[in-house]
Amino acid sequence: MYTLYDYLPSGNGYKVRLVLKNLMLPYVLHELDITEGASRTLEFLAKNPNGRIPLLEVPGHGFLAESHAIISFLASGSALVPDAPFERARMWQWMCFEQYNLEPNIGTARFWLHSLHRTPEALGTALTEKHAKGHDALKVLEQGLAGRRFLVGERYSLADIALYAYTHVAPQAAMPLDAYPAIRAWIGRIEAEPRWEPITAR
Ligand SMILES: N[C@@H](CCC(=O)N[C@@H](CS)C(=O)NCC(=O)O)C(=O)O
Repeated sequence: MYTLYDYLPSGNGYKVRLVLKNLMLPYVLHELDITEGASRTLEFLAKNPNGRIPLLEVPGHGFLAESHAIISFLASGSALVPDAPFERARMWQWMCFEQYNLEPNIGTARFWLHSLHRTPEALGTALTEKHAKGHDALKVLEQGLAGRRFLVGERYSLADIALYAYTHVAPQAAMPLDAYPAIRAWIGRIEAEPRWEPITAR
């Protein structure tokens, strides 16, 4: 049985929980309050020297960090990963984009405002910069979704799960999604998937 070290509001953790649920894989959830430094204790650093969740313990193998490494391990050979090499590479294109352009901006702004309860006034230009870069990422995603049901090959894949995790909670980062109709329709389709569950579901 897998053990997932996680913090429920985390979008990175949510990607892993959505994949575990989609594939009906049983696991033990070990919750850590990262706002209180629970991923920085000596005990946790021995499991993941990078001091971050999500972290998956795989019996017989060890600990696996990084949300996209974890979900690609879990979903290997499943319908969530396209068989065709070009489509699989397209999936990774979106997942790399998420880690470099989307999560560091929307995810961080949301963490400051929603989890740490810091104010826009106190955050000042740091927040303004995250918002500007976050909207740049949302514009790219909006364009990628125009006329499509899902990001790759018209099928629900890891790319959708990875990009959805922080996009659907962008309003919690004070980034409303009103200007992005294709993104909003795509969010609706993902939330209609049979095994979808909300971010804080236990
Ligand atoms: N690239 C990593 C990012 C992991 C990450 O930033 N985790 C955050 C929560 S979303 C964390 O554990 N923060 C606690 C800390 O840095 O102390 C992934 O995709 O899993």
